[in-house]
Amino acid sequence: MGCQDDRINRIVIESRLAQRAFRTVKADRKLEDEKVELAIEKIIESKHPLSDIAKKVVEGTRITRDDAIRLYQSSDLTAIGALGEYARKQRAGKDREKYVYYIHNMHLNPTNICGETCKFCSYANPAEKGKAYMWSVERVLEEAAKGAALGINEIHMVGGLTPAADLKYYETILREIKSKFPHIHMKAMTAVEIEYLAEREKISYEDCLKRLIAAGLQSMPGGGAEIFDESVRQRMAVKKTPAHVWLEIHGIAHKLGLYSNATMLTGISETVENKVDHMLLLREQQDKTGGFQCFIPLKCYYEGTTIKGEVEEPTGFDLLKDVAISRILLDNFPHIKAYWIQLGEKIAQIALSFGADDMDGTIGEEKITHAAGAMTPLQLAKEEMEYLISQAGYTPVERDTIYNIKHVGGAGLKASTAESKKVELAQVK
Ligand code: V47
Ligand code: SF4
Repeated sequence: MGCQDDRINRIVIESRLAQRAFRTVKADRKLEDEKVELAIEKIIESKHPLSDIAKKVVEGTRITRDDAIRLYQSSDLTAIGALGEYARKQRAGKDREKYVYYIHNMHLNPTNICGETCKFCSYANPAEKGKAYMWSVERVLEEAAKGAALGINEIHMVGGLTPAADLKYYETILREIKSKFPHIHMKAMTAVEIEYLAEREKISYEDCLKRLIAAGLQSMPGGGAEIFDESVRQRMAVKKTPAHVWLEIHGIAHKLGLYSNATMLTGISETVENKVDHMLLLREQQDKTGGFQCFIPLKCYYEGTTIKGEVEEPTGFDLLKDVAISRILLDNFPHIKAYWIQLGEKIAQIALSFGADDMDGTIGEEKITHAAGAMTPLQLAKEEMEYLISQAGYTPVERDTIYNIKHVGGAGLKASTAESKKVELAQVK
């Protein structure tokens, strides 16, 4: 009998403990729910039509294709921006939530000759326009030396697709630059160039990448993605590198240990659905291979192209939505760039409150967008970059290509004061 009583007592105690634990879990959950509600209320009103998406962002739940399309369809830019900013802060963590990164770099474009026909591209000039060029390896090295003298720590190198610029040419360039300037990181070769070079050499993408890595390639830029949708590509006469090949090449690069970036070109007749699907393919690829560092929403410029006046030009609203929605949708991408060359310095500054945490680089001399009529400067001095970032309320942080911090910057200098720095830059050039 005594034994039976003990057993009953134990059951009663256990059940009381279980009830208490249940009440604690319930209270914790209630507290958690209240915290979520509070956090959402700080971003948007509880009756807002996007509040279910806000809940997901606050809870860290992935948003769906439909959610992203609804965000694009909403005209409440402030709410979308606040969600982008919230997602950025969550990613960055408390210590770094005000950090905005930039890099001291240069663009190097060894040739603008390209056999492709992309309708949005003014950069690849046909020979008859008299602007076609193909630099010798020596000339490429001279340009790299100018950048090195200015203290750059990254070269972003891409070129056109032409038989003269073959795999050997790029191997030599990479090898020479790395032997002369070992501290400069070589971010080079888009997936489009890898596809072209591999096909010409009749080797696999993997072998092509391995040869370039052996020569000095350290990471890959995100160009050539455009809009993955095949009907948009056909309208724009983009024959190169369909989505699955672009993604496959980046996947191989990640497996070989390279980091890479990804772009999306807005303003080439795409729909909102096309943009969301583009980003979803990137999110899926990132889940598999994890090597993307940064997403860069690009904006098309039309000067000198055959699509000028034929496609709808993105508005400021569209550009800021691309930044904020990409930050929310691409929950597995560490960084989102506000590419000041294309957004313009002013919209790029605003984009920092919409989810972007990177302003790209000082650049030296940008050719692709300026060939198509961009009015932004060709370069920014480091001080000017820091001024733009700090004036937007963030902390400028100079980084290297793979986001190691080089220095946490200060207030910077405004354009007129930084002008003297540019004169110095021009003199070195
Ligand atoms: O792939 C071509 C685009 C891209 C035009 O990885 C045009 O860090 C605007 O990929 N108007 C090249 N854009 C630029 C690029 C990039 C830029 C900055 C940083 C990184 C990075 C990558 O420029 C091309 C194409 O999508 N483009 N023509 C034009 N008319
Ligand atoms: Fe060539 Fe690239 Fe221009 Fe297309 S976008 S024409 S592949 S340089």
